[in-house]
Amino acid sequence: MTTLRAAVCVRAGEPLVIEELELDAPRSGEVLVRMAASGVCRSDLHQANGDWGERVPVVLGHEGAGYVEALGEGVTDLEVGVLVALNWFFPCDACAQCVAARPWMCTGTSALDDALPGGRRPLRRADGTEIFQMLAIGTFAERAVVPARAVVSMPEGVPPEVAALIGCGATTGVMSVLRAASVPAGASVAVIGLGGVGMSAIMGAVVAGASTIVAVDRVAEKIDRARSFGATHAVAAGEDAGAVRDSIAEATGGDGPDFVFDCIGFPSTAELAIESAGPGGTAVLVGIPAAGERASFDVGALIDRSAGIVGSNYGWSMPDEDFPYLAGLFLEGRLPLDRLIDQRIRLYEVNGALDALRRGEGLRRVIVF
Ligand code: PAD
Ligand code: ZN
Repeated sequence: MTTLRAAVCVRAGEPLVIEELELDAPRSGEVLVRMAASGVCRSDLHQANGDWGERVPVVLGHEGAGYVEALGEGVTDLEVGVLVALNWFFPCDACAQCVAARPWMCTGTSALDDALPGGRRPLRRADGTEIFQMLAIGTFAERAVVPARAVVSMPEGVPPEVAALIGCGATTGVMSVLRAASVPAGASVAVIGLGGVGMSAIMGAVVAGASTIVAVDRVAEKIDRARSFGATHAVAAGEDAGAVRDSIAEATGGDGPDFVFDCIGFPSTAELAIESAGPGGTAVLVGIPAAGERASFDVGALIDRSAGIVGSNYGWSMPDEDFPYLAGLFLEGRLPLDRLIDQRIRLYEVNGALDALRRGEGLRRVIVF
């Protein structure tokens, strides 16, 4: 057993509390990770707000990287001391989707229970209260015991902060373009919502060789930064959805883009994405609204345009392959993920980072341990 400090959501809607907790040694199929860095993603904010329900007490954080400190029984493909990025949707390897090599649709994982397989929770308070770990990894903690299938080794030379971003925002954004949408070279793309995920989608569109990349956000500073990542056109999102849609269409020569990515996830932005997609175009829904939210759209217009809608969990990524792939692109200078980082903070400053996301400020704040 080890003791550690972690940021715990005790009740949804309240600030996270830094608590001292006790952690089991890793058991069979588990790995002890000493956290090195954790990004603060809008999904953490959704959890802290209770947008997706309340399962507490829970250590939040799901965009992390750290060093392997101990291996449980039977874990033979890892070495102590290596830097790993954490996969927040560890696959069960047994369900039909896993067998078909579609781990982003795994139906057997316990990640969504915020627990390890079998509901196991290796983390507790001194009084014995068991603590959930967000998506089985809970990265707002100095250490975590996680499933071995949730860790992916990083190549030499990748900084822990960049590895952390590869754990969620970078992979979700880039692979939504490269896998979920399979954007071909020369296509036109629009990205709505330019946070850590949306800016990664812009970078992914550059990697894909998209000819036109339209950046859409409410905040002018985000649009300027999107240009520096390779966006070719900018549209300021305002109250008038029709005007925004027209501006997106104009930027792509009148008909609308081949691919539109909603990387914020309000019903209104999902509708904007669906109604902006051009003929034969695809709306890719990445941003996640509060549980149960619904969107509506003109069905006939969608049919007339033979357009489609795709949901993108984790960018349809295959973390075992895609984490090292993105790390390689970073090392080659083709994916400047370090430029997503606005600020390095300490664990006790995490509530300030959540507030900044509430206000729509900046891209990524990364906790360094
Ligand atoms: P973020 O808060 O860093 O960025 C959101 C951006 O959207 C900001 O730049 C805002 O200014 C902008 N924005 C807000 N309202 C509007 C609007 N009406 N029109 C246009 N732009 C707007 O968030 P993030 O990048 O960390 O996460 C974005 C979403 O993606 C969020 O819902 C998160 O939960 C979701 C997510 N999904 C997956 C997945 O697997 N699908 C993974 C990770 C995150
Ligand atoms: Zn995330």
